[in-house]
Amino acid sequence: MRTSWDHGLNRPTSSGPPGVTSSRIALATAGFCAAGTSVYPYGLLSLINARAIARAVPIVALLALSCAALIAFPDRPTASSEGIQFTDVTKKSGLNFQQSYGDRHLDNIVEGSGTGVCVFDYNNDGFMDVYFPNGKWTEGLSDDDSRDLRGKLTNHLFRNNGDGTFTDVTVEAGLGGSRYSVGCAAADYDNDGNVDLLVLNYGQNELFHNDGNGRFTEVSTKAGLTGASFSLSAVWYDYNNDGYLDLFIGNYVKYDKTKAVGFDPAAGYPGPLSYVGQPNLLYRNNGDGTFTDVTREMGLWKPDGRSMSVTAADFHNDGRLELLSTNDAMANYFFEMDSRGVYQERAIEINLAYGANGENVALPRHPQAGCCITPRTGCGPR
Ligand SMILES: [Ca+2]
Ligand SMILES: [Ca+2]
Ligand SMILES: [Ca+2]
Ligand SMILES: [Ca+2]
Repeated sequence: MRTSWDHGLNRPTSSGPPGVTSSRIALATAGFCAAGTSVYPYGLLSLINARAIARAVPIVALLALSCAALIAFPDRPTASSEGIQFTDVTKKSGLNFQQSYGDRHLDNIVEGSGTGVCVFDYNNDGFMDVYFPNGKWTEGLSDDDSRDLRGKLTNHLFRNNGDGTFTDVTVEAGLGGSRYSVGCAAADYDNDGNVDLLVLNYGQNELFHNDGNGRFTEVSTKAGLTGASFSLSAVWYDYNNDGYLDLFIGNYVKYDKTKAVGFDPAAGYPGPLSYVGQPNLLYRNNGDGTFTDVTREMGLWKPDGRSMSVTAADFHNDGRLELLSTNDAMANYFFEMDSRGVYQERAIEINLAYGANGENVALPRHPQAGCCITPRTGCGPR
């Protein structure tokens, strides 16, 4: 599913089930699979408020289990799609994670961004394990009357026991995370044979190095992956073919809590065009555990982007990977590398910038205020 925004009402629209409105990313690196969901205050709000903490989105676990099942049992005989049925084994599996947005009131775009999931083999036993990022009560983001949730929510790693069940090993692995987490991307960035994990946060992201003994060490500052952002998606790939995976991070918006105060509940909380966008960032892997921001020199600098997902794929079958950034309520970006080794943005030229009907999603007319919505200012003059 893909979420778009009803600009007039400043709220999301989707063809998906009520309350769970988008699947944000399907990211493929070796041994990795991810999916994300977003929740919005329509249909699900009463459920969330009634059940409060962490009882809103069991579908996240189902998504992960589906993904894990596909990878964990590769020898299962294949069959035609006709007649294939799925059985919900979430409860029996022990994957009892329930996603939270860290608050009792879903009332801003950060809380409504949902979370993703990573499926990867962290302990090299041949069975795919499952990692769930999670929201956490956060100063300046979450509501004061939910302050009692502070410190009570973490991300979760589930070890695959190889018999259809999972065990929560978050604490012993050191993967609880310290910030409001919305996504993750797993890859062996230092080529030591152990898959490492990048956790995408509201605030500085966290890079967890897999120490190979069941534990991870957080190394983001040492690695040079610093700076506060709101990253929803990331892809590991080797843009310069030096054998080390580089990192392209999709950043969303710069959240401003003053814009979320006093919004009209009937119209929903302020949407993506109410905030300044954030640029995606490309980091070159230096091969020594550190990374260098090469966004500008590689032609990828787009400060107004509102990326919900980034993907690297060989769209042209020319042996080189192009980059796609799907942006919320504005034109998407498609980057391909030219003969000089620098990316050029070509989304409009190849018809990937806008929706299927060619509609201008970047500058919609606002039917209520009688003005145009602009990417930088929100509701601006005609
Ligand atoms: Ca809230
Ligand atoms: Ca495993
Ligand atoms: Ca590694
Ligand atoms: Ca590289």
